[in-house]
Amino acid sequence: MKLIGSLTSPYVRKIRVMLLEKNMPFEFIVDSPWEPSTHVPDFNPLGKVPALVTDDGQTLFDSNILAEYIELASTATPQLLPTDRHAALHVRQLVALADGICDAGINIFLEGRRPADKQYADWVERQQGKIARGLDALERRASTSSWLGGKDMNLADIAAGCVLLWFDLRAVTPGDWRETRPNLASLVAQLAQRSSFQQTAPVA
Ligand SMILES: N[C@@H](CCC(=O)N[C@@H](CS)C(=O)NCC(=O)O)C(=O)O
Repeated sequence: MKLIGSLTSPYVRKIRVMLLEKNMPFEFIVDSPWEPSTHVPDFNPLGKVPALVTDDGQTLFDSNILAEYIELASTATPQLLPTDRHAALHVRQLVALADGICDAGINIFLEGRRPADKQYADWVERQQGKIARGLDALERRASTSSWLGGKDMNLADIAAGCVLLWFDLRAVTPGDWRETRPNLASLVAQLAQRSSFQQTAPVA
């Protein structure tokens, strides 16, 4: 299978980590959707990464659809999305929270690329509110068990790890997110030791 994505996207990293954790072979095709020469719209009409071309020729996009496909396509362990539908709902809710925090961070990052006189401070502040509340909710969750999604690492932990490490790269939050969130800090420190995270460290 072929994964299309950029070297810095936290959504792409989520899928790369997942495939590495499961030891599933894939070809990584580096393509930044922001480059004029990009081929990403050939794989995803929305022009976003990640996209995946499966061995039987299907083209899929959106990281959570890819995650779903990867779990369906293989029995490889570790299982990162529970088969039990109630447990899966709970994990998906946490993934949605991590992704929402990520969307807000990307909005701030993109706003920062606009000319200074065209940047909208109220919009940035609104995104900061989403990030602060979202991280506080994840911190509360992280204080209850060693992994966000339960006793074993799953997609919720990977999604949260990818966005928090992207914050370290892009510095879109005011101050250090770790200061008031010790449980998330230790979760990320634990994830950063894994080979899957080390192999996918973003290249800016
Ligand atoms: N919900 C999507 C979000 C993907 C996304 O926003 N990817 C960014 C890179 S981090 C992108 O490709 N942006 C290009 C664009 O918005 O045109 C997913 O989970 O895959």
